Amino acid sequence: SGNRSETSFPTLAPQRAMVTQSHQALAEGLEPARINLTAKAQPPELNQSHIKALLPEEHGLHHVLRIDVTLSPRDPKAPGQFGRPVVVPRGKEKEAERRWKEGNFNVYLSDLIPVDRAIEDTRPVGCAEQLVHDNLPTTSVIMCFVDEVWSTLLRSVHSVLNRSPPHLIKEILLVDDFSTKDYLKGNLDKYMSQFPKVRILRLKERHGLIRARLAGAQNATGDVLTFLDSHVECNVGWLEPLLERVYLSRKKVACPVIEVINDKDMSYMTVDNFQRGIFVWPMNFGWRTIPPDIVAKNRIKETDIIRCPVMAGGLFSIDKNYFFELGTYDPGLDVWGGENMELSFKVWMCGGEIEIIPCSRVGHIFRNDNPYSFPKDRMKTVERNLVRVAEVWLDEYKELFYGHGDHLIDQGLDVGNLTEQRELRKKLKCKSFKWYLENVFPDLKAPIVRAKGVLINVALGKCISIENTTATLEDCDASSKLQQFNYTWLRLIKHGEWCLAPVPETRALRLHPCDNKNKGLRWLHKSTSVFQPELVNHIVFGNYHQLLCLEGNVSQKTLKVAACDPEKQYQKWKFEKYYED
Ligand code: LR7
Ligand code: MN
Repeated sequence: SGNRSETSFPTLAPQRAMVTQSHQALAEGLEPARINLTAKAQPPELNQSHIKALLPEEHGLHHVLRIDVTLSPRDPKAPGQFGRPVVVPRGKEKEAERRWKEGNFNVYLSDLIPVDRAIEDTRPVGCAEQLVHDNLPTTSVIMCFVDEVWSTLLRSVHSVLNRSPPHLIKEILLVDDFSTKDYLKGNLDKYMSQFPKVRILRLKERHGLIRARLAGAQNATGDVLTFLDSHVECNVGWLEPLLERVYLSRKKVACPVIEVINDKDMSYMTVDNFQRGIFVWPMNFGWRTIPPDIVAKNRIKETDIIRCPVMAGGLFSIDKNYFFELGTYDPGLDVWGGENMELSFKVWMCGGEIEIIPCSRVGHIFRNDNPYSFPKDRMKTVERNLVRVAEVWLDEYKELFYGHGDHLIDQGLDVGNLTEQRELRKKLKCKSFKWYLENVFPDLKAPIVRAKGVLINVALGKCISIENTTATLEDCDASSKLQQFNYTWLRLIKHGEWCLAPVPETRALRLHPCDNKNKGLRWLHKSTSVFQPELVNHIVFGNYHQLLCLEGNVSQKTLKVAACDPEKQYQKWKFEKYYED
């Protein structure tokens, strides 16, 4: 079985575009810079008290009708049949290699495989026997694409047509996001004209996938919207359990288990069970397996529905009216990325639920890079989208997003107007992000500051204390209010509402009014570091050209900033408590 762990999952932002700039780290760290896409998901940490966040409340199912459409292939001997791996024929290796970039997967093999191939029924035992209502709502399947590979697009459409009960499919809406390829014009129209349920919507300019989906939603006539990527294969019985959930509660957003269509050999691979969609700071999507002991203790079955803090983004069913009640996606999001976070937070915080339905399975080609162009820089685009999400939904926790990587994300970034989004949140009376953390994602580490308590000089054993607005060194007293500091994700050293910073002329330390955007108040401090071990426990102030470190002077009980020196013990400091790993 394919192991879809957090590290082996290629299509996601966190697993690629590795910008390991960390070597130049310390100094540059004080400047705004790109989002760090290298952050690894934290190890699973889910205890018994968190279980409420995992499993939905039982709904009495009034089983009525079992629907199941299986497919026996026209040509059982064709390549890739039953989802088996395919090998590039001898002599064709060069051609296959050349065509890879058309889709960033093995396009040559995709073209060899029948557009309506059979795949193995990978559903857990028990799914085939499950019953669903006989009056499920209809759905519009919306597939947006830009320059999608011909055979993959066709296979996606055929898999929906062949493996869905016809009466549940109101239409398949193909939204062409201003593709440049000729075959996606006349040829596609002609091919799809044999299927009355397939409609093609052509956008007059590049919308990006988020606004393309909105165009699809506005044109949809079904009760439920089912979004899919344009390089998928829906498995047997994929649709009914999704619609069943939406039918049971219109505020449920139902996602299939996303399986893997191998980009190299086009085989259809199943994935590990019991995975949730999660994110790690700074808002990188990932998967996290429910630990086996939790599964065992709670007798969680393979067919049990799993609640997810966030969805992967591409594949889900949502009640159409509910989607519009929620204000759809933020239409200010550009091209690609972040919309899965936005919709997930919005759904949970505004009264809905996001679930993975193990009996619904859809394969997806995971690619190492987008095969289409971005109108603007890819990383900048994603970063801008995430800033919009953070500013609208994260409340005081947005500092964790801005400050989590090696570099601070630029808070001054022009992300456009957010008034409407904030108004919407108010209008819908959505809950706080704190509520979301406590009730939906209790295993996310989200300490509001990086470190706190007294600030001890390692060599002198003395602590910083505030007298009027001046900082001095005194005997440590953890109970003294004068000695309490917070080190924030935005790299401020806060004493109450005030911030510690050097006076430019004297280089002595004083309290200043805090300002999250003022770079002149930021300090870099690490209790551990792979990259700058020599400056661990130093408190660094300054820019690339001039690094200054906080230094204590015992005889005079004073503090100042001075040129950093890894050897100087008087420059080493420790907070009473650290929340970072
Ligand atoms: O400008 C664009 N216009 C488009 O119409 C860019 C893309 N698209 C289409 C594209 O052709 C494709 O069909 O939008 C769809 C998604 O784009 P992909 O396949 O390049 O995205 P992805 O699979 O790499 O990324 C995942 O995250 C995205 C974040 O914005 C979207 O939510 C994708 O739908 C999502 N894919 C999945 O959730 C599938 C499983 C991946 C995982 C985990
Ligand atoms: Mn995709």
